Formats: sequence, C-alpha cells, structure tokens
Amino acid sequence: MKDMSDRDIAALDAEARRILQLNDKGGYTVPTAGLYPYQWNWDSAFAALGFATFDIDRAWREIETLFSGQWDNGMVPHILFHVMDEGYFPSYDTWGTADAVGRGACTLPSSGISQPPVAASLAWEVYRANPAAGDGRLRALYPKLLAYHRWIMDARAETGAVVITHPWEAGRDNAPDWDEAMAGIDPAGVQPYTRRDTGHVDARMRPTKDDYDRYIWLVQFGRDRKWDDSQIAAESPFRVADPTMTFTALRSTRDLALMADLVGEDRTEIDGWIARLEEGARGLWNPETRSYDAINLRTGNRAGSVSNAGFLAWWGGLRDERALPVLRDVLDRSTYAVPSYDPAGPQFDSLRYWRGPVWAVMNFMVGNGLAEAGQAELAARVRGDTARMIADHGFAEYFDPLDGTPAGGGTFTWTAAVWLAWAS
Ligand code: 9YW
Repeated sequence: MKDMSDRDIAALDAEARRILQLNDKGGYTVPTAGLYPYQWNWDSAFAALGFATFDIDRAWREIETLFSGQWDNGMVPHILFHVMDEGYFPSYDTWGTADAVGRGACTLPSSGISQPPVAASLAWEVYRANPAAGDGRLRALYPKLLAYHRWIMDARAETGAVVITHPWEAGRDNAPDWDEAMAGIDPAGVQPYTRRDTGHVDARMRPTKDDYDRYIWLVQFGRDRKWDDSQIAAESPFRVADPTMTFTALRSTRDLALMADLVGEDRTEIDGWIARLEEGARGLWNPETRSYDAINLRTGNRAGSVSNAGFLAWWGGLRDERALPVLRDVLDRSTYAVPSYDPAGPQFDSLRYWRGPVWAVMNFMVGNGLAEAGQAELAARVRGDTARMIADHGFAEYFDPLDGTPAGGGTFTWTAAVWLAWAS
C-alpha cells in the first residue's frame, strides 16, 4: 500500500496471522472470542481465504469443518455450535433444530438458517492459490457445494432473486433494507430472553431491542415449524429478496460451474441456475434510487435503500454501469469506502452495525467486482481505503465510514483475512 513502509506492512501481516491463529479453535475459527464464540458460515469461508495465504491445509480444513454441519437437505447453517458457550445468545436450545425436518442424519448442533453463500467462490480462490494441494479436496467438496446450491435454488429462490427468512440470514442484521418487513412483525409472545451481545460491545454499535425482539420472534416462528422451508415460505411475515444473498449466490454459482468443468461433471443444471439468478438479480434494480436493493415479497415494495450490498452487482458478474454514479456519490460522502448505508440516507447511523459502518469483507467483494468490471480507479479507491482503515484503526469488526472509529468486536477474523488476502 502507498505511504506504508515494507516494515509496517510486515508488522500488520504478522498481526493478521496472529489473529487467525488466536481465533483458531482447531479446525474452525471463531469470528472473535467472547462476542461470537462459534463457527459462522461466511466468516469461515473468509477465514479460509486468509489461511490460504500461509497455511493451505488449514484453509481447506476450515471449509471442510463448515460443511461437516451441512444438513441432509443441503442447507449449510449460519452457526455451528461446536462447544457450548454461555456468552452468546440465542443458544442452540433456543434454535431448537434437533428435530428440524431438513436436518436428517447431521448431528452437529446448529442454527436453522443459512448465510450469504460465499463458500464456493472462496473455496475456488483457495484452490487457485495452490491447485496441486487443492485438487483432491476440491473434488471431495464439490458434491457438497452442489447440494448447498440446489437447496438455495429450491428453498430460497422462488422469484429468481435469493430471499432471506431472517435478517441474520443476509449477514446484515439491522440493515434498513428490512425495516418495512420487520415493522410487519408483532413480537408479542416472544419469550423472555437476555441479550449477551451488549455485554461485550457498546449498545450504540448494536441492533436495538425492537430489532432483537423480532429476531427472536422469527427464531421461535421457525422452531415451531421444525424449520420446514415450505411452511416458513408460506406463512412467515418476513420474506425479503436480498441483494447480498442474490449476488453472492450468483457469483458462487458461476464458480461452481468452473469447478464442474474442472472435475469433469455435467454443468447443465448449474447453467440453468445462473440464468435464473441473473434474471432475479436484474429484478432487484431500483430505478428510483438507481441502485440494487431488497424487495419485501409480502408487499412487493422495494426498500429504497442504497447499501454496500447493492454494489455487489459486479461481484455477481453483472456488467451494469448504471449504478456507478450512485456509488461515486456515496464515496464522495465517505472518508472510508464503502459504507453499508448511504451517509445521506435518512436511516444513516455511522456506528450502528449495518446502518452505516464499513465492513472489510463487503469491500473485498465490491472492490474485486469493480476490478473485474474494468473499473480500475474505483476498485483502487475501495482497496486503498480498506488498507488505510485497517492500518490506522486496527482489525475491528467494522468501522465508522466518516472517521474510521473501530467498532464492534476487536481482533476480528474476517478483517484479518481480508487484509492478508487482498488489502495489504
Ligand atoms: C450474529 C459473525 C456474524 C456475521 C454477521 C454479522 C454478525 C451477529 O456477526 O451477526 O449474532 O449472528 O452481522 O454478518 O456473520 O461475525
């Protein structure tokens, strides 16, 4: 990175590796100790990307451990509860997935929803980092990735775009994209609970109590239906087509097709998924905001929210220049690219999680997508800001886009991984 000496970079590299090792619980990595003591789906895929820069075997193990929690119906849960920990809520018992209908023979305790499916794309990156070491592991993983994507298409892609059944599924818990759908939930009847997150992190940086009541209400709703996807699709008040899920699924499906070629499998089914997802992704274009955003399937309303998820379109492989002017406006209003929500938007809150702060993993995907779309200057801005943000403010969970204040948890796995694999 410009303005940094080789010594500074080497010190940050060493710190990033130390963080991955610190959070390594033996075969899986926690996002950060205390706040998130389990294995999270997309965090783990990013952890693998980071490990691949210095320990390729450990990188593959991370992904393999994640897929050891895959349900028989193909779903890869968003949390795997390897070792129970009182410091996190909701617990495995609250999720109540032991008798979930799609779970089958899988015995590893988990949540009942998934997360943005970046695993195929990042496994493909891990493979490309060392094809000789990865050949056998990729072949073994391929059928599991295929089953995961078949589940996504069957259970979550009824409109072509990929929907979420819970804000946690998008990985963007309190994004303004779900405000309307969340307001449609009456959380009366939610069982009493004690939050743990605000014991670890300043409450101003976390979702509100109103949000949490609805998060837990939705968990109870799924649990009461034994996590049956068709019942939840038919009955839940919360069903939102999400740009994060859609663009990451589109990208991963394209990478899955490359894997099919490599392992010598027929890719006809996968090509069909790509076509459906592309159509669904295009449907997320909002002509009013001139960016891609979420659609509440229960009302048909678009969120009207300019977010970093909308700027994943290029990562998803859409060759669409229409969103570039809005991206430029958003960057003009930010010291650090890319805020999770437009600083000029009415819901902007610079420290509150997905309502403003910058997330290194989103920058990785937005920046790489822009580079692949031939937008070298914008890509360099996103990457340079990510490096500067981490170098100046540490390996935090997320950052204030206006002054870089580090927020949420510290010594964060995916921030360290993105530094190693891309930003440095
Ligand atoms: C939660 C672990 C997870 C991420 C999500 C992020 C947050 C909170 O932390 O979720 O309790 O699940 O929003 O994207 O995977 O880092």
